[in-house]
Amino acid sequence: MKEGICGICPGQCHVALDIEDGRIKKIKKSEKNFASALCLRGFYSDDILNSPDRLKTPLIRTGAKGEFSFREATWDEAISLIGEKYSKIVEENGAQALASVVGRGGFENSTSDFVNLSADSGKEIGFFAPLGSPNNGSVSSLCYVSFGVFAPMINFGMLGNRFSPDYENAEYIFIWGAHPPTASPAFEYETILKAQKNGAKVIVIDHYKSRMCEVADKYILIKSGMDGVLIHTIFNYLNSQDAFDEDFAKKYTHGFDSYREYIKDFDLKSCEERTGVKEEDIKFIADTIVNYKSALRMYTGLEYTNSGMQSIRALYLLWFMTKNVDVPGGLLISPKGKPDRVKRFNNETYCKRIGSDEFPLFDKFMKSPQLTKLPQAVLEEKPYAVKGLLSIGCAVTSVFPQSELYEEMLKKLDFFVTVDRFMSKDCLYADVVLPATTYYEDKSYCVYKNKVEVRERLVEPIGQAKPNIQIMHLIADALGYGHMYPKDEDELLEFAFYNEPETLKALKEDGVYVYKNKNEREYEKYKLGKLREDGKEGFPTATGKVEFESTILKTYGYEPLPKFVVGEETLEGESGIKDEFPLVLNTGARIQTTFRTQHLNIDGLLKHQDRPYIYMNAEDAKDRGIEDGDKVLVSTRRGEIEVFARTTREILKGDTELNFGGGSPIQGEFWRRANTNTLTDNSNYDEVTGFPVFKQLLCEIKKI
Ligand SMILES: Nc1nc2c(c(=O)[nH]1)N[C@H]1C(S)=C(S)[C@@H](COP(=O)(O)OP(=O)(O)OC[C@H]3O[C@@H](n4cnc5c(=O)[nH]c(N)nc54)[C@H](O)[C@@H]3O)O[C@H]1N2
Ligand SMILES: Nc1nc2c(c(=O)[nH]1)N[C@H]1C(S)=C(S)[C@@H](COP(=O)(O)OP(=O)(O)OC[C@H]3O[C@@H](n4cnc5c(=O)[nH]c(N)nc54)[C@H](O)[C@@H]3O)O[C@H]1N2
Ligand code: SF4
Ligand SMILES: [Mo]
Repeated sequence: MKEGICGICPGQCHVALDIEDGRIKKIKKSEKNFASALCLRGFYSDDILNSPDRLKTPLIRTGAKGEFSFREATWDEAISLIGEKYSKIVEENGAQALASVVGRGGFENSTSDFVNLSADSGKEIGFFAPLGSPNNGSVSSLCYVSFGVFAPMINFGMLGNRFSPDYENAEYIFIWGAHPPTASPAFEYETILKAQKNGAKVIVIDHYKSRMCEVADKYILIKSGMDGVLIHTIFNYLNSQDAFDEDFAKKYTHGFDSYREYIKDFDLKSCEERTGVKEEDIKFIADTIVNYKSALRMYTGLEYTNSGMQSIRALYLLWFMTKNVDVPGGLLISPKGKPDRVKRFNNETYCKRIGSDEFPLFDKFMKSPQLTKLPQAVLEEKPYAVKGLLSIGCAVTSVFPQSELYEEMLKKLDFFVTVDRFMSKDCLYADVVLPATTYYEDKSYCVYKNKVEVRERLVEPIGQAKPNIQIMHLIADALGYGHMYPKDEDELLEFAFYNEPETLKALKEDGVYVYKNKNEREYEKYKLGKLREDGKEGFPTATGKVEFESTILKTYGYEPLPKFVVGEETLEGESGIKDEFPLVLNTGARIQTTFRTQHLNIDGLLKHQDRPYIYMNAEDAKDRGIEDGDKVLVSTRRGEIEVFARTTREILKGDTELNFGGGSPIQGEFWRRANTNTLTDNSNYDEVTGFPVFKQLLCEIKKI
């Protein structure tokens, strides 16, 4: 068997394979490499790579939008049509009328480097930026940045990618609203299991019994979206126990007293009622984090509520005040990251971004549009009209809230191009569809924590499929800026590592480069003046301290304290629909067989789970005459979908968990009918980040 890198997703796990005539005969975890993991989807690599549903040639629309009527075209023909149509839009409307969106299908290292999904590049970025359009966005409009950019920037003045749990040295590992078993890659999960073997205790705080809960030493179930209340209560409880170091608070935090004033009514009893977490468990979490070295892993489980960003802020602050930040076994802070790899051009744009009126802080932090406002721009021409869209590996009509709105939007566009591996639902509305490779079919590079590696092509491309990056080169070339993207695999490394001659040389000669670890790890760097540019003690925030009361939130007119926000459409809210929709709808916890909307057409994976489930409490099910496995209708005030019930005692009464990913026509029959985002609401979001509420809506479930 030969060593290689799995080509299905950006997890880039090392695997061992047997390949014959373009077929992967056998695949298993590599035993040689540190980065070895193999998830269920990777195991079905051959079925995905050689699926009959793969797009093989460029397609040009022949019929009406909404129909699958296309003809095959050559690359030349497709690209020149794209060049002509996008140029016409710019001529007639200005460059701001073009927008681009990158999804999870654009997260391969070189693609994301070239479109630069990261938030800290100073320049105007994104595919249409060279023409002058500021509207280049991504699924960052609804993934990661609430937890990874907003909360840590507001609290600490630093990006979240600098914070990482120190599993090896932790006495307790808290997994709070995250699910490492489905992280891609799953190396981290293995690290956690290893730490557990070595004596660390794993505590999970989740709203249902996930796979992570099954391996945990203890798991605590909470009502969806109520984490903020739990965190404030823990703070208040610890405060009443005089557990905080007052000198430390004075020296390193700003606004702690105002926050203490705010939380004084968060008592144990009302917390138990509101969150479903028992008093003894609230005290257990509080006592544990003050007394033991505690690592923290959180993520999307906390992002998608009206309170999402503020609750994440509060949790980071709790970790700081219990002295678990930048200490061994806690949440470590790494030194400032490396400079951008890919060369940036000085692109200029002259007009405000979509979503910047509604979400000015998103605009500031991300320098990209909050794309949940793209339908408004296309359909209502507010703040101006957008007429053309390029989608690179994004399933727009399935992954954004209130899918119908996005279908209307795609229908109305003058010109829409989507680049994908499969005929996604978006293709129904595309003028041109371009076929992309899996990473088995192209050569590029993979960046790991302290290492870069060349990723070799393992099979020839299927049909005429091309890697994203080459497709971007072709389109850019047709628009006059092809020189910004590498035209082929040979140019790719040169372009990407122009800034790092030593890395480039090593990659060309040995195929791998290991970054040298210059410094010994230092702890509590804020005490050493190692976090601020000016070398002073403290943090790179406006006050130089960790901000409970945020200067930047105040400047932008938001609530500066990390207060809990009661969403209108929640059990505590004012929507007035609780009688009709009495259950809390939570969508999208990761499952093994799909990656968001992907692979639900692959038979091997469908054998593991051929249908979408909604998990519900057994008593709620009984009240509705529903038994495990029954076909049910889930409805919200926006729409309804058919799924299957999983009744359990391992989710609190009144709560649900609905699988996400369905709705695309090539998928298995049960999945294709169930687009979860038919149920969600594009106008219900966290007001600071614009992140949609995916995890705390109201629904009803009926047996069909
Ligand atoms: N209700 C609800 N909605 C959600 C979520 C939720 O939990 N609940 N989760 C949100 C999150 S976290 C995210 S990140 C988004 C995900 O949103 P997307 O990134 O749009 O989701 P994917 O299903 O991964 O879609 C990626 C598309 O890219 C294609 N693709 C895969 N690999 C490649 C490639 O190499 N090149 C190209 N060109 N295409 C490729 C796939 O076939 C697929 O059509 O969804 C969000 N939406
Ligand atoms: N197999 C597979 N892997 C994936 C993906 C996939 O679709 N399939 N998606 C990828 C993407 S796009 C991303 S962004 C990452 C996300 O990575 P994670 O955020 O780690 O993944 P999730 O499974 O959504 O984990 C969130 C956990 O929070 C829990 N949770 C939900 N609501 C609440 C709540 O209100 N409070 C608390 N405390 N917990 C809650 C969920 O039940 C779930 O167990 O995963 C990536 N990996
Ligand atoms: S996480 Fe991604 S790269 Fe790793 S085995 Fe699974 S599909 Fe392949
Ligand atoms: Mo995501």
